[in-house]
Amino acid sequence: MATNRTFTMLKPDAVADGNSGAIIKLIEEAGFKIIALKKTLLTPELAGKFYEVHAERPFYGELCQYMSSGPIVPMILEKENAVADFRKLIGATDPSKADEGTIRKLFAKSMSANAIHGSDSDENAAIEGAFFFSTVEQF
Ligand code: 3AN
Repeated sequence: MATNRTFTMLKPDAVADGNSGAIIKLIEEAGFKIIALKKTLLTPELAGKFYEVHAERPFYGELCQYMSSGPIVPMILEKENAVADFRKLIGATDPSKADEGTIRKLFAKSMSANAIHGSDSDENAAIEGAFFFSTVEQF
């Protein structure tokens, strides 16, 4: 069942470059309401746990190292059709293939340093949101 919620995370490159505010502005202007938000740091072990589904992929080690290289900003967002609409707003994983006007087209540098994460299903949005936020933080 659609929850109208998705999970996102500003990645270390976006936070380090001072793009958090600009990206959050685009997210809010696109009609997403911020349900939960914080700035935090993943250890390599926690990054490995978050990206466990990619454990067999060749880029897994690089991804976990990258995602623990600096502060990140995880968020839970709400909007009708949140998961699909948010994937459209962020654009393709590979920034060179991302559509004009998408967050990755504007801010991503590479496949790893691609500015932002967006859940790919309602089920994963719930799992990923719960990874970072307790129930009381989701209001
Ligand atoms: P998305 O985040 O667009 O759903 P996925 O689920 O295919 O992309 O990949 C998860 C994360 O792994 C991506 N956000 C990206 O940072 C990283 N990634 C994917 N493919 C590569 C790759 N070929 N090299 C390095 N990192 C990658």
